[in-house]
Amino acid sequence: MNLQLSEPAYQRFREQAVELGFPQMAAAPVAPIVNERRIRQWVESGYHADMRWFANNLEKRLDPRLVVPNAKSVIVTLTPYTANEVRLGPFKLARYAAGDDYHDVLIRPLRQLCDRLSQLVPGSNARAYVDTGPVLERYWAEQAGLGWIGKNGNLISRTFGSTVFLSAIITDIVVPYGVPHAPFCGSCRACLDACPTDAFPEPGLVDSNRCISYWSIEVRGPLPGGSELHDWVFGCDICQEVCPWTHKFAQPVLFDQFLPRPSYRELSQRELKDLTVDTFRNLFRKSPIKRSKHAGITRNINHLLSRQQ
Ligand code: B12
Repeated sequence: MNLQLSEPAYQRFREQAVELGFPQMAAAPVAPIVNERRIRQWVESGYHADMRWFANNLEKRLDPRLVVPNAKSVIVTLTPYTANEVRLGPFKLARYAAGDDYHDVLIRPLRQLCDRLSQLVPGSNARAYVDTGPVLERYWAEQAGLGWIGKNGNLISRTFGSTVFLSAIITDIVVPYGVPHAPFCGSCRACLDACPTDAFPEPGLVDSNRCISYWSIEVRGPLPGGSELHDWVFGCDICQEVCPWTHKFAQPVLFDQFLPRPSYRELSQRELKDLTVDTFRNLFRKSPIKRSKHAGITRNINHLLSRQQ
């Protein structure tokens, strides 16, 4: 059965996406991954560090048909978040973690979009992911023409810069497709030069073993020997901060839930040093920071405080 969505129906679907908080949406046809060899090499080189879940799910990541049988399209959406500096007391905080957790905020409207697809094409199948499954979100966004994977490894949109959340719908419906475009980094290498931990072995290629974001968010237990968080208490945005596209094209935040929480900026060094489990729970309710648990954030705070002495 060939399931298809006509151009006018897709246009209306797109308008609904905008209403639900996804100002840009585009689709790519399911086809063999152009960079498959490079992605396998990324894992073989150990650039995923201790994120074993990445290696375990690799085959599914490389073939959406292993996720949705007979998958024909990957529809990707962009939702901007703040491009301004965000602080947790005296320390720097990744912009994506300024407010509520994007996984939780975006999955509901994305599922609504999925439901809409099933109504438009009865008998079709679709699955929604906000970084919640084995989908190469940036790759498909690039293939759909929503932007290009920059030298900093992020998807950079000509409209929003790179401070955008990606979400994806894998479906067995054929829809009108976007057209990929060339990268616009040009000869700029601001991100590569600014990374204080040399996390880019090559332009566009991130070695998680050297990435502040990885150390501060993903590592459980003590920080690896030689790691330096450089003032970042959770995540890191250095390679986005220095990118000319971040500031030139960044847009207002559409979901109030992603606005920076005023309580964060006001925290004192003392309050962070004495952070109890209860205060951690209250401060970071619904925040992506809860991922690092009390142990992770206090480890990072103690690391940063030790550098100030
Ligand atoms: C694993 C992961 C991480 C890891 C690894 C980072 C990485 N670059 O892969 C860590 C924990 C370090 C991380 C950090 C961050 N992440 Co992250 N992360 C992911 C996740 C779950 C998978 C990404 C992935 O597939 N990586 C594997 C590699 C192989 O994929 P890739 O880099 O896309 O591969 C391309 C290039 O590397 C290139 N390539 C590969 N090998 C080679 C070799 C050569 C020689 C060359 C030239 C190129 C090349 O080709 C590949 C295909 O196009 C995605 C969500 C998802 N499901 O996609 C979010 C995601 C990528 N992360 C996101 C964010 C916001 C971040 C941070 C900004 C958070 C922060 N502020 O701290 C940082 C940015 C760090 C950075 N510069 O990449 C967003 C990015 C949005 C955007 N605009 O792109 C995503 C999409 C989550 C989301 N749903 O919004 N992340």
